[in-house]
Amino acid sequence: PARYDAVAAQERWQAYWEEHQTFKAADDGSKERRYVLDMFPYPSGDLHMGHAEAFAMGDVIARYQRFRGYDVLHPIGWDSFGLPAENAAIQRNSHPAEWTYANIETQANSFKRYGLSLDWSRRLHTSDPEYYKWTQWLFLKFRERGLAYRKASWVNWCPKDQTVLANEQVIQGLCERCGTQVTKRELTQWFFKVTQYADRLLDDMDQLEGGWPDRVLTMQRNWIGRSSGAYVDFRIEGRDEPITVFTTRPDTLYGATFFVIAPDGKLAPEIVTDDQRAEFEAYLEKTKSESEIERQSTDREKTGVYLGVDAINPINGEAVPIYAADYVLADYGTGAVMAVPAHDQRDLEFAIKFDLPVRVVVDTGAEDPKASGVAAPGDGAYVNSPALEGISGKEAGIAEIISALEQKGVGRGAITYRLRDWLLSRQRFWGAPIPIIHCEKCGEVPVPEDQLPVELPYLTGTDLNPKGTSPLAAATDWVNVSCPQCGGPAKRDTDTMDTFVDSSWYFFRYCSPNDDQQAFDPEAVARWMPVAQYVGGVEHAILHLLYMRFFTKVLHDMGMITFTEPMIRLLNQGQVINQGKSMSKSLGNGVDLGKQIDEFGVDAVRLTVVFASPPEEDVDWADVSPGGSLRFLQRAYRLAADVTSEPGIDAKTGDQALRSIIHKLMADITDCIEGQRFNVAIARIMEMVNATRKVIDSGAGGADPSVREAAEMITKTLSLFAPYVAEEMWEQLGHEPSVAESGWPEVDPALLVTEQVTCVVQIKGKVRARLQVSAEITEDALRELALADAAVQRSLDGQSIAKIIVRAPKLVSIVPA
Ligand code: ANZ
Ligand code: ZN
Repeated sequence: PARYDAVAAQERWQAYWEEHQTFKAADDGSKERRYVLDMFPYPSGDLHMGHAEAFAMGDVIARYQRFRGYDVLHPIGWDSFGLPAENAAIQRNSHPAEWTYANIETQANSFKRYGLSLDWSRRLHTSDPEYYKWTQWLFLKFRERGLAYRKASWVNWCPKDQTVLANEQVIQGLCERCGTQVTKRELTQWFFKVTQYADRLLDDMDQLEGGWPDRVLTMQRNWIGRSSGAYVDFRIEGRDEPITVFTTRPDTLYGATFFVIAPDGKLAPEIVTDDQRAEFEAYLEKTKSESEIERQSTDREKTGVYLGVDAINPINGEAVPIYAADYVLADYGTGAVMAVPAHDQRDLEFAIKFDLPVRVVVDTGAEDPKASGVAAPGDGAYVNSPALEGISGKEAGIAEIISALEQKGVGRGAITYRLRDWLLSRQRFWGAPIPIIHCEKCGEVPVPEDQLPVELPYLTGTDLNPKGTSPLAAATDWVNVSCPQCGGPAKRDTDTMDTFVDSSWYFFRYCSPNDDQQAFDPEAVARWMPVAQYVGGVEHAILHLLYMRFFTKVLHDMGMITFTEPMIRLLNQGQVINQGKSMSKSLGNGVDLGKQIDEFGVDAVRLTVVFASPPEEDVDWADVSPGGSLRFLQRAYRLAADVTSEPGIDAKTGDQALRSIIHKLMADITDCIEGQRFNVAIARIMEMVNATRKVIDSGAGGADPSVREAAEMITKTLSLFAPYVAEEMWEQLGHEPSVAESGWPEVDPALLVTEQVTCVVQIKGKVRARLQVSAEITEDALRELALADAAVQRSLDGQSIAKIIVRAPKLVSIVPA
């Protein structure tokens, strides 16, 4: 056919790939293995433009690695537990599984139509009992290692979803899922002890340098928030135990002129005097309604309440007043700070507001903080600090004061973290039940392994309404069991696990997805992992991407794997936006993927999303042209159709000028793919098409052997981005399918050498200079070169130029005015 028929090609090749299992990982050791993974989707509705972009990028990499001779594992599955399914079930009075698995089917069909080179034989769904059995098993293993535990604590609570949220799921004080203002509640909850791995999560980032985007590493570093300093113990009037503060600047201890504790911590209500209690309690109420973000905001007016007691500075015995103020957080450090207003901005603002003394203890050369309103956090000579006399430099000062405190037994060096343990229990239905039984006699009893999975009971519609406790609690038949240890009456734990638990280990499961004896086969994992390339959105920078690293380290410590980082390289694709804004219903700027595909075909859409910008940058749909992409694909297709020579013909007998251009472009394309500059690679393929078309139209026609060579390179490289048209072209070129199995084109190094030619520069018709230039020099470059030549300048002798004719690469002719 003269034209490429997208719909026919899609149907034909989709069936072909499926029938021939073209993209199934062989896993037979015949080739070196490569694991290329896209973050698996939530089954909420059909695929959207965001999926279209991310999966197109992942597929470029998977197809390229296959071309390079690797046995590629490129699996797919669904992260299929979670709130959206449950909310849909409540609305429709149905079971969450109905909505979930229907959406999965829709997405699976769309993925197949989208032409992704996925290994469908390894498909998994985290909501299948065959999968969550092992999620539960892992939970029990973590618990055995002391890494899963229960404690009562103030937790983030979403009043709309009626469930707790991990810190990571609270975005600027709002619920990550529904945008409702998050409040606090005290509940007994399950936690994973991520904090035990804080140092390793930080230190192992060395392995990710260069392979992961810097911004993700920075975000994780900040989230973990390691900070070193000291604990210092302050005695409190009328109290036996001291209060410990955490400070990064123990060397400013002599400058502590007051003391601040979190209003919502345990301590404040214990030490406040009766006189001050009413005022304190009113302040506490106010504080409870504030988000952590608000409290930490720097441009906020400082507030607080005097608690009526003093603290004693251990270094000099000085008594300083104790305040409760909301800028001190209850769950960071110790929830108490020694306030050093001269050298800490928040403390200074508080001191000015409450008219407290400001004492400079480090001479930084800055203006007097009390007068300027600006604290001096810098370095300098210590003043008013007897124990630090003669010491210079912050590091030496800190070390000196720590040793003085340690000697007196009133302080010690310390490291703190911003990272909190991972709150994993959810009071919702559609998740993996926590496999614990609570017995009055025996306490927490793990469900015996041979009784896993603990399957969800069958609940639908209004049974699932959020009530503050898990809907599972109402399923009494399910809840009441006999204790596995003593046989007495006992109850199942009614919480389910955060879905981030499910997604923290799915990439291991893909290595042996049907194993019913273990979570994964360590040998299969050893064969495939770590993942060579992971692709997904940056919105997961501190959630999924941190949790899965934590899981990997624990599995390492359990002896199940030998590596400590699961993903060597990470690509964060940008977003697809429209008219400069994220697509949303309210803005009415949504672009429907299905409609785009119906109109332009899969290949044109895939080519468009990848061509629009570098992978990490956003694609604005208002600036792109899928119609233009389709026209290009038609051009490429016609080119393959115009080739008349037989396959296997020796290109060396053909047009060497074309070959030189094509091989150079080909070398560049390889570099671009390796460097993940996919958009540039596409531009180079377009240049290949243009150069080849010129030769065909110049009379040589499609018979020239170099034209075939070019068309084959175009077809192969294009197949990374537009797989359907490439299969059609491959067939037009007389080859057996599939182009995906044909191997990456080789570049002839001899053709990369640029030929040098002599360029003559004439002035008023007389030859004044001869230049050695590249045969491919552009007119602009040649003009510049000629005018800069010393001999040319001499003969021009300052005359201005009336006319200059440039015929690259051989002639420049100048006519002076
Ligand atoms: C005295 C001091 C003097 C401080 C000075 C800083 C500068 P990072 O670096 O983020 O770890 N702090 C300690 N616990 C706090 C809490 N629960 N809420 C709010 N602030 C708290 O911050 C550590 C510093 O933040 C600590 O060092 C403490 O103030 C304050 F010139 O102590 B500093
Ligand atoms: Zn018992």
